[in-house]
Amino acid sequence: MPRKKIELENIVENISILDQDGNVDKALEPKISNDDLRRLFRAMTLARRYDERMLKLQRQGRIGTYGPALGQEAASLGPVYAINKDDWFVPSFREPAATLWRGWPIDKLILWWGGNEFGATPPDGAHDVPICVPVASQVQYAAGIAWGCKLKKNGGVAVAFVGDGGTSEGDFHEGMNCAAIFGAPLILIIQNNQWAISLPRKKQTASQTLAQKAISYGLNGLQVDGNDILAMIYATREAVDRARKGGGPTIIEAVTYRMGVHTTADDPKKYRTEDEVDCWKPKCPLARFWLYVKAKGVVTEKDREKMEEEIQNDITAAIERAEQYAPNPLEPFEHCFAEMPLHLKRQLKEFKAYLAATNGETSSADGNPENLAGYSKHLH
Ligand SMILES: Cc1ncc(C[n+]2csc(CCOP(=O)(O)OP(=O)(O)O)c2C)c(N)n1
Ligand SMILES: [Mg+2]
Repeated sequence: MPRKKIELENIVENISILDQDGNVDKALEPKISNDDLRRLFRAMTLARRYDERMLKLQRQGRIGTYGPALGQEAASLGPVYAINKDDWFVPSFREPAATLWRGWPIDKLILWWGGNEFGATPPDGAHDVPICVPVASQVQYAAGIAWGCKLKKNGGVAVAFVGDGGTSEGDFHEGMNCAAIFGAPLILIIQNNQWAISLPRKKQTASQTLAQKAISYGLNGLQVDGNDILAMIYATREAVDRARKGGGPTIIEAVTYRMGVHTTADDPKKYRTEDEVDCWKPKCPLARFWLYVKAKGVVTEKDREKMEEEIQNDITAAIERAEQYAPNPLEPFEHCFAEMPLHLKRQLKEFKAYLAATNGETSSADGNPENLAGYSKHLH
């Protein structure tokens, strides 16, 4: 028998629409109203300024640690712009731009990075999942959520995020394999920021692209300029349309770069060169989007100045609110079991007695664990 080439149904394309000099591929330019362009530009600016302020807060010892998303704002914001509020958003840990767009108050994100459990609770009614740190574990429940949308026939989709490093995890494989088999309406954004802490992309996988992993699962894969918000919106819209029509999941590899540290506990100078970082500076997603909105006349220099001022004020107010939040040291007891087991009840009693003896802060506690929820002070 002769050797034959197997024709694969799926191929991997690469999309870029807005380049770093502001040139636009008119054939692919997505339709976005002027109002939305303004909102998107504001949201990207907010994400950038939030990031800068969080780094400062961490350096001042006012939050525990921080993992900046500098340079990845377009890859994170574009996909969530392309879904509806009722669709599902499943983040990893480097998506503040998307999370803020979905309506999470800035205070909550500050609390999360300050180690406060309340920062992990999505706003009421949100179809969002909390920040996920165990790398790629979110791919599994994103697949489940998307499958649930299909079973419920509610037309919903899920957009989930994972890093380039996450693609080497078993959870990534299991999640995408299941999503493909069940035809789940899942759009998985791989934020390929070229590094998984100190491990470079080329040591992560021998594959030429991360998008091509889609082929092995029998689903659609696309590589996109992740620093180009127009391309991210275009690609996600296409994938969302297909998913809603029963066309199954898509993997979108957003090619981007982690401009900053992995987290504040990391020093990238130990494993990558300044030259490499410098190469990515002209590709900045915010600078590029600014060229676009300015050329269109939807945001003027003056608008931008005003926006910047409002954003800084909003962040300052959020920091103040977050710092006024009085954490309830008894809260962890609430979250472990639906019904508190005896040994925890005993520990709780002991802990309350200890707190009362040391600073008297729990003098109002009545010792009844059922009443605990009553004294959680929640920010809204
Ligand atoms: C299961 C698991 N293993 C290890 C870690 C420690 N860790 C946190 S982030 C990270 C690297 C992730 O790289 P990537 O997926 O590329 O995401 P990025 O940090 O670049 O956004 C590792 C190994 C973890 N959080 N979870
Ligand atoms: Mg990475």
